[in-house]
Amino acid sequence: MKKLSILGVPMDLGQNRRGVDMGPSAIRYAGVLERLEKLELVIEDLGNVEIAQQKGEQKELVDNLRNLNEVMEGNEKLAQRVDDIIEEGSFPLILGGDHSIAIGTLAGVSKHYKNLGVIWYDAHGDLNNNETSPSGNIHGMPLAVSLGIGHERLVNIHGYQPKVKPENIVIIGARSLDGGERELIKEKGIKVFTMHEVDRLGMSAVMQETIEYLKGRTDGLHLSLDLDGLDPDTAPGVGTPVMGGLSYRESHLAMEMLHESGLVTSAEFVEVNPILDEKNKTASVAVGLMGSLFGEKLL
Ligand code: Z70
Ligand code: MN
Ligand code: MN
Ligand code: MN
Repeated sequence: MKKLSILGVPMDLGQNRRGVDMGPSAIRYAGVLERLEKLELVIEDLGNVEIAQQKGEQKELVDNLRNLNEVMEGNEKLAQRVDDIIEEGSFPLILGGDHSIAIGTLAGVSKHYKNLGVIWYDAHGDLNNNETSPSGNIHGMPLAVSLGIGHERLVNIHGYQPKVKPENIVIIGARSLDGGERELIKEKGIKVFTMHEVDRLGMSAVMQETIEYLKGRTDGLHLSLDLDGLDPDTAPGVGTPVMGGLSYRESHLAMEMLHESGLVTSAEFVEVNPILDEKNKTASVAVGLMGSLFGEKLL
């Protein structure tokens, strides 16, 4: 039976809204263990990685990076934990926390693969660096960092770089990209299904193409799912809601097709912020999507 290790990362230092550090608690409260225990899995909950607590007012940005030292420290710990989980033959399921934690997750995962594939399910590209970022928020940078682009301390996390090659990435659901991110996508030829393509082709074709594209070229596949990829009506508890997002049904279909593909080897669900949520709706949606990703069937 497949072994699954759940690890929470109460990180809120990669952006400037409080509350997203309670994401792992909200997801556990929404019943992630109970939901996944019904499937054919051996599950362990490893608790949370220890993350520095935000204190008082915001600190000054250094090199246009917010909380660089604390984000680094948390992600170094996370990378080692994820590395160990895979070493033990288990599937890492990481609960965020803001999206800056993808830096640590990918650092721990990618060591184990020659050509790790990444599906970035998100309203945003998260392809900024400290020179292009409009905010200095590291949660807008993790995909670039994983490509080896950005501050040298961030890109060298867990002692190597890059973690991912541009041709092994597929972004799904993008509808809010900054200028520097657009340029990088074009320069590197990164495959992106924006909302335009999702609307034109339908999610079924998007996922079929995504799976077909990644199947041949990758030897492992990480799903990085930012809840703000979904429409704010479905997932209101996120720090940066963007109208016109992926629906509940499209997202379940995407997870079901990923399960069917048998390709996914690690996953993270990030940006759940219970303070901004409506009765833990976003955490519940996240748990439902995990159900579909790990093989829940309608019939
Ligand atoms: C913007 C920035 C972002 C998530 C917002 C926003 C980035 N591109 N990422 N919410 N998850 O500040 O870099
Ligand atoms: Mn905190
Ligand atoms: Mn994101
Ligand atoms: Mn996002």
